[in-house]
Amino acid sequence: MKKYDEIRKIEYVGPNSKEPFGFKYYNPDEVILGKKMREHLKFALSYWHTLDYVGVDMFGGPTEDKSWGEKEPMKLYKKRADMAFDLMEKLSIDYYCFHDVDIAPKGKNLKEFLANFNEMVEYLQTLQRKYNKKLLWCTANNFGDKAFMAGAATSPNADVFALSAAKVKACLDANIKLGGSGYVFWGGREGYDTLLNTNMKLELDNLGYFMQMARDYARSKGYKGDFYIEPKPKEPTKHQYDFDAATTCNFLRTYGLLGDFKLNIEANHATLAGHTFEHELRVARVNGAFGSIDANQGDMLLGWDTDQFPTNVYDTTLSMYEVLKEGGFKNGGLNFDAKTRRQSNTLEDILLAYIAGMDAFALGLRKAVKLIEDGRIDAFKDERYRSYKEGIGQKIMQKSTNFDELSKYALEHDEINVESGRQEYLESVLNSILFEK
Ligand code: XLS
Ligand code: NI
Ligand code: NI
Repeated sequence: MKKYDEIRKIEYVGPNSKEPFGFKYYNPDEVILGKKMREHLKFALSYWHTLDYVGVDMFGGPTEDKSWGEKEPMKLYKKRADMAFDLMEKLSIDYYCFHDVDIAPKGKNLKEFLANFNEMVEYLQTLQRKYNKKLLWCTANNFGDKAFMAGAATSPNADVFALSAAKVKACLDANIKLGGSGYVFWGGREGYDTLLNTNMKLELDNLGYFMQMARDYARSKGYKGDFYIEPKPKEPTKHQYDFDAATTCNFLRTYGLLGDFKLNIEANHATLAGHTFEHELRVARVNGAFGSIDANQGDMLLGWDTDQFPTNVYDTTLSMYEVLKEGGFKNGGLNFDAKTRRQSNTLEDILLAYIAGMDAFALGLRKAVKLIEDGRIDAFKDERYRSYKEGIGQKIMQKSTNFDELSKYALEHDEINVESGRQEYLESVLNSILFEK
C-alpha cells in the first residue's frame, strides 16, 4: 500500500475499482437532484479524533504518534493544524469542527490558555483562506479538566459556572471570527450519578440560563448561525440531562431556546439511548429542530460510545433519506465524530477510515435518492393514512370535530378493518434497492 506522503489527492475511481485510496461512491462535484454531492453531504473533519487522539484506551497507552517530531507546544499545535488542512485537502473535505482544547495548548492557567487559543484561531483563519475551507462548528471542552468533575453549567460550584462561561465566550468569539455556522453544546458532564448529592431543578435552571446567555451574547455580536445541543443518554454521567432528541426538545421548549437552538444528532448516541439513528433524526425534524449530524456508528455488542467510522449502509441510507426529506442541511453538515480503531494506527488508516465513512454516506445518499424515486415506500405510507383524507378523518386533520361527534361516528361504524402494516414486504423493497445490480 502507498504511504501517506505518496498520496496527493483521493480521486473518485468508481464502484468497480479496487484502489484503496480512491472513492468508490463519493464524487464531490457530481450533481444529484440539482446539487453537488459535496453540498448534499457537507462532510467535516473532527479535529479531536483525527489530530489529537493517539489510540489510548482504559487499558493501554498510545499506539500512534501524532507529534510529527515537535516538542514545543505551540509548534506542535501548528503542525497539527497544518496536518488537519492537508488531510481535508487530500480528502476533498470542505469543513472541520473542533473543541477549544483540541487546537491549542493549555498553558498554566485560563489566561495563558486563552492567549494560546486566540493565537491558534488566527493561525486557523490563515489556513482556512489558503485552502478555502470552512468551520462547520466549534465547542468548548467543559468536561475534561478536574474543575468540571461535577459538571460545567450544572456544577454545584458557581466559580465553575463562571469559568464555563469564560470558555464558551472565547469559543463564540472564535466561531464568529472563523465564520462558523454552528456552535455545539454537547452535555459533557451536565448530568448526575446520584440524586443523593444532586439538586436537579437548580442544575437544569442554571443550564437553561447559561444557554440563554450564550445565545444573547453571540447574537449581540452579530452571530447568525445555529446553536446545537447534542443529545447523549449516558457517559460520562449515569443520567445525562440531554438524554435523547425528545428530552432535549422538551428542555429547549421549557427554556425558550427552540428556534435559535437545534439538535446535533450523533448516530452512536442514538443507539446508546435505545433508539435508531433515523428515529432521532425524525424526532428532531418533527420538532423543527433538525440541525446537524455527528456521523459515526457504535458497536451493538458494546455499551459505550465507540465512535467508529460509519460503514453500515442501511443506516446511512435511512439517515440520508431523513436529510433529503428535510430539504438538506442548512447550517449543519456531516461531522465525522469518529476515530480509527486502536489497531488501525497509521496515518494511512486515517485516510482509509475517512474514505470508508465518506463512501458509506455517499452510497447512502445515492440509495436514499433511489428509495424516493422508486416511490413504493412513500406511496405505501401515504396510502396507509388515507382514512384521514376524507370524512371523519379529514375533520380530525382539520381539528374540527369533538368527542360527541366521534362517539356517534364510532357507534355507527363498529366494523373496523385496520389493514396490514406490511413490514416484511417494505423491508424487502428496501433490500431490493440497496442491493440492486
Ligand atoms: C462525545 C461527543 C463529543 C461532541 C463534542 O460523546 O460526541 O465528541 O460531539 O463535544
Ligand atoms: Ni459527538
Ligand atoms: Ni459521542
